[in-house]
Amino acid sequence: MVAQTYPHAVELGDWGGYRYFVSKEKFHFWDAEQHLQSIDTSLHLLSVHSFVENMYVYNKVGEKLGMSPYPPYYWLGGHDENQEGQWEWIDGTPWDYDQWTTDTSEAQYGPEPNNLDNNEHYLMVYYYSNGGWNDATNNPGDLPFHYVFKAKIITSQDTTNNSEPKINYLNNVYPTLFHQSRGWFTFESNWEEPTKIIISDGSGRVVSYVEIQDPYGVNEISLPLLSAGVYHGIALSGRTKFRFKLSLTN
Ligand code: MAN
Ligand code: CA
Repeated sequence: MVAQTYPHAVELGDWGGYRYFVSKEKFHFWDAEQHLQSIDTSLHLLSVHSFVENMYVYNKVGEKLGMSPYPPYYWLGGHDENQEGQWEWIDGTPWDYDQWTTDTSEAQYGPEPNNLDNNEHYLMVYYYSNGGWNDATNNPGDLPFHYVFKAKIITSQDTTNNSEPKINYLNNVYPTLFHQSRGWFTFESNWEEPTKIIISDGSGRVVSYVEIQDPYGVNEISLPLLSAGVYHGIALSGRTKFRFKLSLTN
C-alpha cells in the first residue's frame, strides 16, 4: 500500500521499497526541484546508486512517456554547482555510483561529463544515450526536461517480524546478480547473446535452470524457493562464463 499518489507525475513502478515517478511537465533543473518541494518537502530529484536502478528508471521512462512528440529527456538530482567536477546529489546521499555517457558516436564533444563552455553543472539523461548521463546547462533559454523522483512505499504491515529469507550474492565481477526478493533475482550484464543461468546446491544437484534470450541490460530471473545454504551458479553466454555464489540464510 502506498501512502500517496502524485497526479502531476506518471508512475514508473516499484523498486527497492520505493515507488518511482516521472513528471508530466518539463522544467529547468532547480525549478524541477522546487516544484517537487512545493508538493512535499520529503521529495527530491532522484539520486541513482546502481546500474540496475539507473536502467530500471531509463527503461520505464521510455516505456511510460513514449517517443512522441519528443523522446523523453529527464533530470536526475545531481549537480557540480558548488565545485566543478565534485558531483553531489541534492537528496544528500553519497555520490557512490555514476554512469556517464562514454559513447562518442552521437556526442561530437567527447565523453561526458564535458562541462561544455564551462557551463554544464546539471545531470540529465538523453533518451538516446542508453541510460548514460550527461552534464547539461540550466540557462533560462534552455529546453526544459521531465524529472524523476521516488517516494517511499509505506505498508500497513508490521515488518519487524519478517521471516523472509535473506539472500546474499557474493561476487565482484561484472555481470552481477542482485537480490530482489525471495525467488527473484535481477541479472545485469552487457552480454548480447542468449545466456543460460544454472544454479546448483552443495551436492552439485541443479536446482534452477533459466535461459535469457536477450540478456542485455536488466533481466529479472526467477529462482525456486531455496532452503538455507550455499549455492553455486554459473551464467554461460557464448564462450563467456560467469561464476557466482549465493548464500541463503533464514
Ligand atoms: C550538447 C549538450 C552537451 C553535450 C553535447 C554532446 O551540446 O547536450 O551537454 O555534452 O551535446 O555532443
Ligand atoms: Ca555535457
